[in-house]
Amino acid sequence: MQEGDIINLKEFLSESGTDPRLSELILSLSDQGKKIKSGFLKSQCKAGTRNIYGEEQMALDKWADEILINELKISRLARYIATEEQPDIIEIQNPRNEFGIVIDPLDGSSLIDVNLAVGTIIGIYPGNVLSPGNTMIAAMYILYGPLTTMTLTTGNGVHDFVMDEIGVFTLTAKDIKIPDGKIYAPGALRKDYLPKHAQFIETLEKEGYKLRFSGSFVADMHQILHKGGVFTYPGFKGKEKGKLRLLFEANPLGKIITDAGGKVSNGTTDILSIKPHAIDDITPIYAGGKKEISMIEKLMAD
Ligand code: AFP
Repeated sequence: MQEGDIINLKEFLSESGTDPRLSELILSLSDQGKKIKSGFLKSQCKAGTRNIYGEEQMALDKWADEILINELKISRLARYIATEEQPDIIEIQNPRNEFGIVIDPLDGSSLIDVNLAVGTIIGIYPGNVLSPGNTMIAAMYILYGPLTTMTLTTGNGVHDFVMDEIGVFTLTAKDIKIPDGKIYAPGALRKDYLPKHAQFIETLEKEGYKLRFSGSFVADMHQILHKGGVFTYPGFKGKEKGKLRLLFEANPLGKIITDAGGKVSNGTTDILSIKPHAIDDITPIYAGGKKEISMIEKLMAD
């Protein structure tokens, strides 16, 4: 691979020595991103109509879930699938590999109506998905914004790809490291903040951090990955365990930010070290630069 070469995802995976079975799975999942993206156009509603094709409208997150699961059932590239839309872990019959996959088919789906960026989040385990996040062998997300991009780690750095006009993902940034930055993306209502969290947010504000929160975790994290700072959806009054899902949201993005030189925490512990009890576990989350995560962990410890 020469500096300045245009390199697509398939070539990148092969040249970076990725296990061919894992490469095949990543390529297959990235292909589903193409289909999901095309679904946004097909499902456009016009006032007074069902959709432009006159078909029964299906919630896009459910539809994306079906696309991903069906493809995995046909390809048999993994043994276990857990998705945010399914109550139980699906076990594939006669799988070709032992991989376990966790999927949030469309994170931020409530923003589709207003044309903001949403994404598909995926984590890949060697087997059982009810394992700590630090046993993941790959994590990725496909972000559907003005461009469709894919961010990937297989444990050898974090890389960005952009989908071109024929649907091929091309490498745009290699070995991304989270920079120092002054952005904060704070979930939950200020009136419900717990005292230590309130102190954390006040400190960030005093230090001049700019607020950037879209309501799409994957899009907000993409911004933090590239511009630095911290995303948080804390535990708050009435929901002390937070809102975001450990398996489908916190762990895959946590691995990506960690592999990019940042950190992820529930305020006291590295989220990636937590053994899940159930697929619908939730967690408070702080994800971003090492400086910001150390700051909240220190506040929580005092
Ligand atoms: P949806 O996928 O149901 O839209 O949920 C998105 C999400 O889990 C996460 O992406 C956001 O950070 C968070 O919810 C926003 O939640 P609030 O709108 O309740 O703050």
